Amino acid sequence: MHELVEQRLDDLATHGFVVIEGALGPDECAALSGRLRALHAEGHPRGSNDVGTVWFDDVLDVDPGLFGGLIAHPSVREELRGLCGRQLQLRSLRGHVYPGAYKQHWHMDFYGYWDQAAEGRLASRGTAVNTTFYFQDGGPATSHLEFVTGGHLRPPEGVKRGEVVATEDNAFTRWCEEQPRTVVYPKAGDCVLFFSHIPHRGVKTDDTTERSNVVCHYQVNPFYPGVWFLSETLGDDGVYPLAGGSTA
Ligand SMILES: O=C(O)CCC(=O)C(=O)O
Repeated sequence: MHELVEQRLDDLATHGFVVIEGALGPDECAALSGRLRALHAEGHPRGSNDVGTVWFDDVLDVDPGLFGGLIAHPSVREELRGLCGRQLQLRSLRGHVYPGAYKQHWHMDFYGYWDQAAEGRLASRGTAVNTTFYFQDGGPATSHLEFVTGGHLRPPEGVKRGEVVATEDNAFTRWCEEQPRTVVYPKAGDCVLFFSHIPHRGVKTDDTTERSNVVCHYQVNPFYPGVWFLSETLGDDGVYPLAGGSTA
């Protein structure tokens, strides 16, 4: 494996995230952010919450050529291969826009990660990673992404199914507030590769700044259908980007 890829995977293991700078070029950023801007402007069906996130779960159906290009994107493909090999499965692909004020609640994408310990002698622990591609420059005066420092290595408090719902104040988010945090400022074109179970949140410090991104969630099988994850799975068809047609 290439030394840089090894280094990134070591950083991911240590910190729970790694920033891959310049993963996308300016043209790719413009095309992706422009398409998300247009979907938002034309009232395309979306999800939204009370902390300022708007999301589109169907962008892969809307424009498979454009958004599908982010699946195992060449900028992060070797890292994904080094983590998961051919078992890499795209779980979901979601476009986000943050049109106004935005202070995301602390959350995990894979809440169920720590529940798996007692699943059985032969049950392998499901693990998931996000690759989130950013299209505008973050910075202290615009926006950032923050992680609970080392939050991928220890179970957080208060994560009980049914007790962490939506964006309300709860024991888990209060626990996150008390932990040390690490702030990163992804720039346009950067990809942040991180464990889906690390507590994190995005924040805009300038409500007027444009901000959007696309997240690809990948899981390493097996994940049972009812697993506690932020998004629904796309299913089993054609979502193993590193498997090719090989049966070997
Ligand atoms: O940068 C952000 O706003 C947070 C993105 C996020 O929560 C994610 O990619 O899972």
